[in-house]
Amino acid sequence: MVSDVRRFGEIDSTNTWLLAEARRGAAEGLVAVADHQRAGRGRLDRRWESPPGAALLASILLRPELLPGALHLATAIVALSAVEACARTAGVEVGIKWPNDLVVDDAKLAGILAEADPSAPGGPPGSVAVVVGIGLNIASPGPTAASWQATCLEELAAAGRGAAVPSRDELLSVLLGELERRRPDLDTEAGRGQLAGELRRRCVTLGRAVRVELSNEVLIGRAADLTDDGRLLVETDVGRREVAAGDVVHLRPPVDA
Ligand code: BT5
Repeated sequence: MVSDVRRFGEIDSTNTWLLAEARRGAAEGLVAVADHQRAGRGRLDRRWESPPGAALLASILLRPELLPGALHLATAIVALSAVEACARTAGVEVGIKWPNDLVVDDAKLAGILAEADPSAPGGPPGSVAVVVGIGLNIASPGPTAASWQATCLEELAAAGRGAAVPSRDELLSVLLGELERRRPDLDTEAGRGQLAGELRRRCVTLGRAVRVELSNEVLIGRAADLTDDGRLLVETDVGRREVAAGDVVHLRPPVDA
């Protein structure tokens, strides 16, 4: 995957722009980066808010040959690359809160939004266009940060949790390098197994008591494991459930905290 990075001072949403490009047949590796988004999006019509220049705001177009049930691995590959970028540029140890948050302790450092369009033309046969966007806080996202339980690399460095505060470009360049290194893993069963293993090791949700909010029900239980295609297995009072998408609340601190 060779990256082709397009930079914007201001845009509505890097995901929205890149989805439109994907529908025009853009190639895998097209990347949109913005200083500011007027309408940054989270999942389920939620908003992603960042003051100008405060966060790395980037979206990447992938065209993997994945079955619909395994598309979560496209989020995972970007999440793992971002975790590595934070470790290498900021010296910060970051965990992955299933399905799409990067957290330090339980505070949200970054969110990921993956959007697939199976009808977008242009990829190899059997492939699907997936736009994976990440917002990663470098400076504070603003006064509402506390209500979101958000954190940023500046705050972590000030608290002695990081060695440095990288620029957005430094973070992006390491993230894209890591993504390029991992990208072939999406294409083989062995590679996908390796990604799933790495995801399990980094996933701070596992072992926790959780509340999982699905579109039509709420599950309470223990996050037991991830499947090899990245779904969450929750042990509830009435048995094990496999969850493909949902909002997770960690109910209690980890046992070793
Ligand atoms: C996410 O959604 O966390 C996915 C966020 C993806 C943002 C990137 S930025 C580049 C690309 N272009 C886009 O338009 N989007 C992607 P979700 O899990 O639904 O979380 C959204 C919730 O996070 C909001 O409802 C707030 O509670 C909280 N939030 C909003 N801005 C935040 C911030 N800067 N830091 C931490 N939390 C935030």
